[in-house]
Amino acid sequence: MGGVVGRGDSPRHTSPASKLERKMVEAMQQRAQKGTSVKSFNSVIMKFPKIDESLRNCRTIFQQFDEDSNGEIDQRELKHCFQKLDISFTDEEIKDLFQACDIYEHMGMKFNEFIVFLCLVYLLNDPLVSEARKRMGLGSLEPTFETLVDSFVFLDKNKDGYVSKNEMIQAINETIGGERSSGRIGMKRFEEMDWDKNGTVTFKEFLFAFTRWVGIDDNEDDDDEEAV
Ligand SMILES: [Ca+2]
Ligand SMILES: [Ca+2]
Ligand SMILES: [Ca+2]
Repeated sequence: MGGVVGRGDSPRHTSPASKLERKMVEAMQQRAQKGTSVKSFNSVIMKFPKIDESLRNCRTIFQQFDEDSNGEIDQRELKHCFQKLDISFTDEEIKDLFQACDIYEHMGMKFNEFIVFLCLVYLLNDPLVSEARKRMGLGSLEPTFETLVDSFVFLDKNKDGYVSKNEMIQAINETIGGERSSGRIGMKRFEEMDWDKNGTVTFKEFLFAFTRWVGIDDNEDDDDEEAV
């Protein structure tokens, strides 16, 4: 990581990146090597309804895991679910899985974190998680994760695993030749995505943004109540 500084595009690492973030950044850098099938920002927008539908299906999976319907999946519930699916994870392995997703601190994952969790499970090439992936019935979600990863890689022009504001503007200008209203929309989208307002968007922030855009985010962070 690091070393490639392009026109002030690089993220500021003021705090050490979380384990999840590092994994995501690495995964995105690896994917960037393979290239992307996405040709324009518009084509990403065209896929929104499909992504929407598929993330709604995630909601169903989430509800199955969330046995006490408190809006969070804790380690115990995850373990039950794996048992039902006949996946024999040890407590230790489940704890690792939670930690890999940075979820252990507050002991429960909300729906948007669950999306990140599923996507991470999808991206990680670990035999343990790839087994879980199959059993969890994620097959139908894979095209959606592919689309999301491809879209992110398309936006990340310098392939450093982050999307900067400049990269976002560049992507939008390429598509619509700098039409002003669309540019503004792009900037607004960027600001919505940049959850921690540090000027760069990680894949995790990108995923969180999608859960909000499709209107299925129910977590109570409520600084983004404005209509989309
Ligand atoms: Ca629960
Ligand atoms: Ca970048
Ligand atoms: Ca950010």
